Amino acid sequence: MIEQFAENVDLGLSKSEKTLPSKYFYDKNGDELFIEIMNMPEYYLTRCEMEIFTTQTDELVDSFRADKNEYFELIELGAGDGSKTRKLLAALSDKGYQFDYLPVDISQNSLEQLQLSLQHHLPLVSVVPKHGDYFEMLGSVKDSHHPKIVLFLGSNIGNMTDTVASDFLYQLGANLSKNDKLLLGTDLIKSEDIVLPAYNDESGITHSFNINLLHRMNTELGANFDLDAFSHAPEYNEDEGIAKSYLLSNKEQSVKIAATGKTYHFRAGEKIHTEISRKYDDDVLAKILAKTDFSVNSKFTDQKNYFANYLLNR
Ligand code: AVI
Repeated sequence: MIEQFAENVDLGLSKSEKTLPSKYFYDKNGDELFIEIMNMPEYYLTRCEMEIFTTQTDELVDSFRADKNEYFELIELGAGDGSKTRKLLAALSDKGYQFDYLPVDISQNSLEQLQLSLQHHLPLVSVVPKHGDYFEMLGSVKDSHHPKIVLFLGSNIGNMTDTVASDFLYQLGANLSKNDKLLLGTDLIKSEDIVLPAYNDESGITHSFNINLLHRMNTELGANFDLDAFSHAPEYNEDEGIAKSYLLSNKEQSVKIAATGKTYHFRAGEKIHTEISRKYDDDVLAKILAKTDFSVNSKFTDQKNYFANYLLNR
């Protein structure tokens, strides 16, 4: 694990345009900061998706299955605390649908919390947590031959490049059967004055989230990053529809990383690219889906048209 972290870091920091993989944001501290991000006034994404789930619950759950009496599996990739999904679970359960809920997450701790909270709030819903990597888990449920609805929410797909997203959806489709469905949460392309503050909040939580990556490298890889010598510098280009996060070196400096055995040099103003947050529209999605087995069935948006949950048919 540490070896792979060190290898990825070395690869990214050795490039002429330095990068660090965003998956390393999410240690315990990063998970907590991300929960804070979701509650920030500037971070509209979570509220908008919640609005869709709250105001269009019936339409959403009824679009999942034609036959109420046919058992299905509801699989959520990256379930986290499951707070939004709880709305859907409650509606499915109230309407008498026959299903098991299979939350998949890399964090055992999140899964345990989620299971406890669902036992308390929705004791009638059968929860079968799956700990591990998305595809490993999908592989393990593939053999069940029951119809499946997969949830991939929160614009998590936005942290992938279009090529990676297309590949990911292709692989996901390969693990599903015809007539299975995918509910995909996407943040929609909109103007800079709305998107950029979501990644550059006044209270500095996103700054801490980005800098936490350097902190992790200090504690886990024996690096000596001076955390005050880097700034959080997000950008958004509306034409492209992509928000990008960078860590900017405030001065010329060198950093040693024990785990890679190397020293890395940073020019004053040099940027490390840490994350992309892709925003979607129907055309972007169509291009991404072109080489996959999915097609759009329906689209649910919030009132402001900031966020969309696309229901896709396999
Ligand atoms: C998890 N993901 C969808 C978030 C996003 O909006 O790209 C991660 C995030 N990064 C900074 N703020 C939130």
